[in-house]
Amino acid sequence: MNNKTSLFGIIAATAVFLFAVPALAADKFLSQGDFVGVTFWIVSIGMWASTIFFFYEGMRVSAKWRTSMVVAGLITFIAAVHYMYMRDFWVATGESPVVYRYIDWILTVPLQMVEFFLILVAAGAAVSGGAFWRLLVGTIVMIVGGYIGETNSSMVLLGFIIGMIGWAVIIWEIFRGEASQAAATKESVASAFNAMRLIVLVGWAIYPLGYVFGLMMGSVDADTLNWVYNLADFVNKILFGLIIWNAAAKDSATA
Ligand SMILES: *C/C=C(C)/C=C/C=C(C)/C=C/C1=C(C)CCCC1(C)C
Repeated sequence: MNNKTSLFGIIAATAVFLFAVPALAADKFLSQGDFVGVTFWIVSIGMWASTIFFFYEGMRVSAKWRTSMVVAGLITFIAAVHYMYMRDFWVATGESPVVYRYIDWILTVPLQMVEFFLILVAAGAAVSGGAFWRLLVGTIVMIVGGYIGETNSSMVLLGFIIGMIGWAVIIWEIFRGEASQAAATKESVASAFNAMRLIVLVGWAIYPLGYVFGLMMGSVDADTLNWVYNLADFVNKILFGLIIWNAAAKDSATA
């Protein structure tokens, strides 16, 4: 067995183990009528499958793209673990798994920002550490703001404002700032960069909308909020990784 096959085996076995153990230990099982629970389940298995795919494909692309692929796999891996807990929490309580979601976000969303930086580096674009820090700090401010509002009923508006400022910093950086200018100079990443920043603008808008309608206006129930968030995560994490994979695979084939 060579290194690649054994690594692949380890990843697959870990995934199966992590997936099976909580399910076997569960004292409440998914019921047929639980539509939201089914979406939790589908997204959790989707995250596992994409993790294996990204890690495996990461071994095939050229060396400079490997870090981007590994990070794409780590994002879906972290989400996969959280989704299993969120799924069980939902099945057992029928309530929003807020803490798990935010822990997932505080880990995965900064990693997604790192991806913007990594693909620019892989493409050989000139981009400074400043862009990296602006993206990273923007995401942390965004998620921490949201968590403060989500967990303190007197700070719902304040948390929203802080969160929106963080998101605005990210959007500025990838549409107008240094990162966007660097991307424009490299043909091999320009289209991936473009698609990824559309995800950040459009796909991500679902979360603040959920916050406004669910938390501030109370016009969306936990059911709707959770299946919409689940769908959003599916697109924003898996599609996001697939865009990176597509750029990496294309560039590796022509290199
Ligand atoms: C994989 C998970 C992702 C991409 C999560 C993204 C989350 C956001 C873009 C959250 C944004 C928020 C605001 C812009 C303001 C209010 C609070 C948040 C945290 C819901």
